Amino acid sequence: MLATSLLTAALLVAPALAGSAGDWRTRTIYQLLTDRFATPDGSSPTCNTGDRKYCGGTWKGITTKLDYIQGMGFDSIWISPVVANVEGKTAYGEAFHGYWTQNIDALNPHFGTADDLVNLSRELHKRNMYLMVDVVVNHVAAPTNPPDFSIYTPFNQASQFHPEVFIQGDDYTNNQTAVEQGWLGDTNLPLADINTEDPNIVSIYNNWISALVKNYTIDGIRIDTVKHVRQDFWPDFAKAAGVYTVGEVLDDKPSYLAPYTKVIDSVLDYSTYFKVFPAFSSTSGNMSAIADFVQQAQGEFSNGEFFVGSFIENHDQPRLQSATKDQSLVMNAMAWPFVQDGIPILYYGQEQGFAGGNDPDNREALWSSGYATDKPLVQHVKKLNAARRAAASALPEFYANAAKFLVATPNTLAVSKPPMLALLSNSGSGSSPQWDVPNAGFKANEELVDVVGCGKVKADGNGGVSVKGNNGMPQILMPSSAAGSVCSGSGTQGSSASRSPVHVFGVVLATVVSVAMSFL
Ligand code: ABC
Ligand code: CA
Repeated sequence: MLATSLLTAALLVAPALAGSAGDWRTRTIYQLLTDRFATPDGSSPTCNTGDRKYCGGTWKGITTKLDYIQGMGFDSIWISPVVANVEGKTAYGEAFHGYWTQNIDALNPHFGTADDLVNLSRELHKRNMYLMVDVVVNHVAAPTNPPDFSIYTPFNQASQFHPEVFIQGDDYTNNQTAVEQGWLGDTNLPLADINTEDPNIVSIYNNWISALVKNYTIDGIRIDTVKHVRQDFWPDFAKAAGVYTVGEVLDDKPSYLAPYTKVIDSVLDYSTYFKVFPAFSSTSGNMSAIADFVQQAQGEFSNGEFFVGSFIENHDQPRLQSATKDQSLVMNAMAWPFVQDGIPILYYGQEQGFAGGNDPDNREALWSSGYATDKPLVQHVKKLNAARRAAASALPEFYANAAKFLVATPNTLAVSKPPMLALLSNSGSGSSPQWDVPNAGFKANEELVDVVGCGKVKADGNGGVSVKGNNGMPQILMPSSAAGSVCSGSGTQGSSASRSPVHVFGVVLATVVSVAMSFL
């Protein structure tokens, strides 16, 4: 009796592992392309990005390499779309990236079986890691023009699509209806635009996302082509998903992105990206533009910048090292997502120094790197993850306090997000940037540590700092008392600071259940 009621109580209060936006706020995401991350047997087949062919990465492969991801301090992954895509060679190669849907009710067999995906999800959750899946609802891909609609499931009739009119360059700035109802792609490979105005289609999609999230215990979704579907489609879809939703709205203006933050949890921070990338691509980039745009987004987005996905590389944009090989610029740029308000996202391969340019060159096979963990950028990422966790563990309000720009010049930024003060620069290797931050908010004469270089700095009598950088490197200052073990060389992987309430709950639940079982 006691056993049954304890067990019932435990099950009743058991939270779904599903992550709300609030649950994701404390996390950091490793974005990978399923086909390019890891093979199931650990082999390293040749993968010429220019061929645009499947190279052999799978969900099983990802499962075997979770230590690599977690070892850098990430507690979440974002994987490629999982549904079945058009097969064979199209005008732009094979559908290895997963964005060319054919059947939303089947999985992409190149990536594995349903069991493999369930198993990936389970293994992630065992490690208290989250799974984010990419989803596409705007279109299907057509290997022929005009498309043969009979090949799609469940949308197999021409009437379920908008008429074939391609979105034109000007439409993006002055015809939102065309952006929403016109077609992406081109006559070589049309992306047939689904009629998301039709209530039957809306309900098919809402049921579909709800089932997908449940079947694979997905914790969050990245939504493709959000600006290509009417805004009022999204709230019900997001509700049906029931987990954190972050949308791709590919535009460089905060004011264009802002309305979308009211219909889904948040957006990928493209407006900031378009300032961050050029700011760190050369020593003549303009860093103060970052401050302008971030402040605008902090004011206009529905939750400020708090739930955005912050990135400097992804599968659609050239990698940073295709623009600059200066490692101090690269390290400054990589620091940015970890010192701002949103959720940091690292695109796989940046840590290995990959330098591919535009799609498809930016989609290298990670196995070519040997997953080395002794590389400087891997170590840098590890530090950045550790720094963020240490900051939050010293001051829980860290995630909720909006970042402030205390210095913003073309070549220097001082970003305050207590207890962290990030000093960034784009003056390049060999330079000695200078940051003078009179009111940095530290205690008078407080001892600070730069968690990147692990040097010590002392705040002045007013809690300000005046720092000269070394070799163009960024510094992330924190009171020594807050820096924890970041500079002790032990790393922070699996530190108690990174345990979420869900994990702690899981342990408590397991204990309650085992106590209950012992009564049976
Ligand atoms: C394939 C080939 C490419 C070839 C292309 C024509 O066809 O691989 O080499 O150049 C998938 C695949 C791609 C594939 C495409 C098309 O399908 O991954 O490899 O390209 O078949 C999402 C995904 C993306 C995915 C799709 C389609 C959508 O992240 O990986 O691509 O499912 C538009 C969409 C955006 C979409 C992107 C690819 O296209 O809005 O959702 N991404 C302007 C427009 C944007 C537009 C962008 C690129 O151009 O405003 O809407 O994105 O066409 C800023 C401005 C922006 C401007 C940018 C370039 O500059 O503010 O407005 O963006 O300053
Ligand atoms: Ca559309």
